[in-house]
Amino acid sequence: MYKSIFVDQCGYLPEMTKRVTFRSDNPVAFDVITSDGHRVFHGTASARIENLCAGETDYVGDFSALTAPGRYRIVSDSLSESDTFEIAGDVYEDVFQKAFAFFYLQRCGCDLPTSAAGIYAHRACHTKQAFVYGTSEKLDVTGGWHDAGDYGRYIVPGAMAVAQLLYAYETNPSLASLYHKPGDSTDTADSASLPSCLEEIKYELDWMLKLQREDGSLYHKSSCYRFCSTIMPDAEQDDIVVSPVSATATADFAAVAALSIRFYKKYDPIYADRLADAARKAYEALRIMEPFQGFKNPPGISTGGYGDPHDTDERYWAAAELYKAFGDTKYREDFELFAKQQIYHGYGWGNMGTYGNRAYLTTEYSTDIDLKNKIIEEMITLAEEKLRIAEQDGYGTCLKAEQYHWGSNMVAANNGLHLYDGYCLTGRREFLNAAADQLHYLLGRNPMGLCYLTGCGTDAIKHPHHRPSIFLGKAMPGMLSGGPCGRRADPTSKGVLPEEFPPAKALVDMSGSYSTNEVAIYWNSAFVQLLASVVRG
Ligand code: G3I
Ligand code: 9MR
Ligand code: ZN
Repeated sequence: MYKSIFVDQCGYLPEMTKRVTFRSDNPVAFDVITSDGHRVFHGTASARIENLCAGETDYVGDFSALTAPGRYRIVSDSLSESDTFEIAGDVYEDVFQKAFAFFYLQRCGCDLPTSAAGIYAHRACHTKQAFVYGTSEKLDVTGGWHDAGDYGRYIVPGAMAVAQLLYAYETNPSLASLYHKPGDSTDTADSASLPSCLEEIKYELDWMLKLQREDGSLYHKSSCYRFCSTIMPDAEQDDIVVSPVSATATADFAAVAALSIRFYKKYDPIYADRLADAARKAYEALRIMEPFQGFKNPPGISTGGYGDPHDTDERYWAAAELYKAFGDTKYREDFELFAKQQIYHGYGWGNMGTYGNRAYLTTEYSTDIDLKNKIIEEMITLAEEKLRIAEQDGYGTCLKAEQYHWGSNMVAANNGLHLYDGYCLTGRREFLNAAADQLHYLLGRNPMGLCYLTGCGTDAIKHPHHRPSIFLGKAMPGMLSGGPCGRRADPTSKGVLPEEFPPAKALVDMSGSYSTNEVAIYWNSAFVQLLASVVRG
């Protein structure tokens, strides 16, 4: 039946603000009932909201006062009932485990045994030496995570994913330490050994290190020349090619290698030193690289481009992160020079400014206090802008109409992170609540009424654009769908949705729809970081 009451299908922590959306033209009174039909809460929804992004009228109810653990549904006279959801202190533990395990399941270059990967098991894939584009040189580039529904491995989105997973770990170590590699028992934790989370992240870092050239710069990516058909990863036997170096890849790598040092130092000082050398070397290479027009696939290669035309925010991040890691004045000078021109913001693969801001704000080395205050002020202003939009949206999301583009769910998660930053900088609860609303949006309180994370909630995405899932006929769990894409960019969604269609509903749960329903490591990482943040409170 057509849904008209929308909640977070994965549930709520008892202390969380809990909001529900009603798609209705008339005012709404509602009840929250237990699984056996007892009414435990009665409420009336707030004022009417004309929701232009979703092309509908909404009312919003608040049942935060209900804190007792249990399983519930929301009902209202003339509307169809909500999905069942739970209130409990541990509702997000399984969600976190699944979303993090996705990275393990995306591993390239090693056997994934059935005992760990279940039906997604496969033999080591993409193990051939790669051609360095345009030369006869060959290179070992095995390892890393497959980027998305395809099997390419790209430095720029990889760096973003690593940064976000590290931040998730740092923000909420107790949640992160519950993560265990699939197939491992949950109680192997021993404080001297590398936590499973960090072990997984290291798998990507190890691969990134292989893409660093002798001169310090980074090849942009390793992939086949073109996307393969719908086959398992170990069946893709085409030649692998390493694309030319880029400033964005070099800067992102320098930054993320520098960021990683402090996480690995305690467990593996030799590895931490290796990261430190690699970061410094990449930075020196970056310094003499010309500003460029963005990476473009060279003739013959047609896999993912990640052709961000602006490399200043990446250089900004690198400078800040190396300053925080090493304290050399040259890094500080570089960062401050950029930041005095413009303060950058963003958690996305094309806009990396916030990572730089976080590094500069938290460095132990000396800083320019005025600049620091200005960064803080701008971060709070950004959170305030997002809060204002969220407060006027029927689903509490701060996605503006034009932000429903390819990967809008990443934008939703990153918006939540900007709100969470506002909370950390001011202590204002409304920022935390709005950050949590971005999570709830992704997990079911959205105009599609779908849980956008596969294998979670009561009614999740079932047909993501993800080669192993399509090949095996079952969606791998724990993957965040790209989300509604107003300007559809794949034949499947173009064939299904009319030209004029509300952007917030432009998602097609069909495996062909890569512009609305693909998955990607850096969409999952945004989700993981948001989850770790709001659960910490
Ligand atoms: O940022 C602009 C915005 O200013 C503008 O208003 C809006 C209007 O449509 O577009 C925004 O740009 C979009 C951009 O993503 C934002 O990140 C582009 O339209 C959109 O085409 C672009 O899509 C990217 C897509 O590749 C196509 O290049 C996605 O971000 C990116 O996540 C996706 O990445 C692919 C890899 O290439 C290959 N592997 C799978 C992966 C996920 O689908
Ligand atoms: O599977 C590919 C996906 O990862 C990319 O995001 C998308 C856009 O670049 O392309 C997909 O591959 C399609 C290709 O572009 C055209 N032929 C069909 C491929 C699978 O649907
Ligand atoms: Zn592979």
